[in-house]
Amino acid sequence: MPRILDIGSSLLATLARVGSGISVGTLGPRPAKPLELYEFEACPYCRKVREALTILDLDAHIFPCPKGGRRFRPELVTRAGKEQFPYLVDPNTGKEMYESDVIVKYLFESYGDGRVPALLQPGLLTQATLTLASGMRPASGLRAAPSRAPAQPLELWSFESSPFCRLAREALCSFELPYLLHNVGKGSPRREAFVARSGKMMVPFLADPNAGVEMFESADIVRYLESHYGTDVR
Ligand SMILES: N[C@@H](CCC(=O)N[C@@H](CS)C(=O)NCC(=O)O)C(=O)O
Repeated sequence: MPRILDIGSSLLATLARVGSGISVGTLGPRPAKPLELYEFEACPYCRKVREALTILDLDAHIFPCPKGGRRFRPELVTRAGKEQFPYLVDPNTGKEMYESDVIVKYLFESYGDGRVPALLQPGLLTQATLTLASGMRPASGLRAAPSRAPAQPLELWSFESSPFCRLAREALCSFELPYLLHNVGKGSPRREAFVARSGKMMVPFLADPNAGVEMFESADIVRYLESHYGTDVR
């Protein structure tokens, strides 16, 4: 797809969700360890949870489970019994759960002020806008593509509703590349530390500890992931 269409459709997805997942909300206790999430980028229910992670300024180990995926889908079935996404694991409390509404409520009760924002509440408005957002790029971040598995997870600095971050996450998802997601939405108290590390406030920012590579720019990140991991070798 031409880049202008990539960015345009990714932006439309953000607009469909009226900007939910851009900014940080009221924060509660901070978890000692990152959360863990089995999900795939094109799934509207997974997006709901990823928006909550941005609003609550939470990091998460992401285990991408695109359709046809052979890395983390079987792992989830062994762990929890079925292929249904999203699935959240909180190593801080030992709690694990399916169902996006249950997950979102749990996250706001554990790491926010207990109040779920209107655009994440169960109901027609949330569901319709999430479906619309996913419909903007229905085939991206949906199916697994052949890839080489990294020895260590990658790291991505992002926030959910950035149209550019979405492009990077779609590639990570399609290639089933596990990564530590650092959410740095607008108003995040961790932006300062991110700038100190990366040099400027711009996302997406990818770090690949396997190759000692770090980069900004969604197009460069997608190209890097394709050339470095997009192969038939599993
Ligand atoms: N009520 C569930 C619905 C989750 C759901 O239907 N997820 C779809 C993906 S969008 C799924 O897991 N499909 C099975 C698959 O992808 O194999 C929730 O809100 O979490």
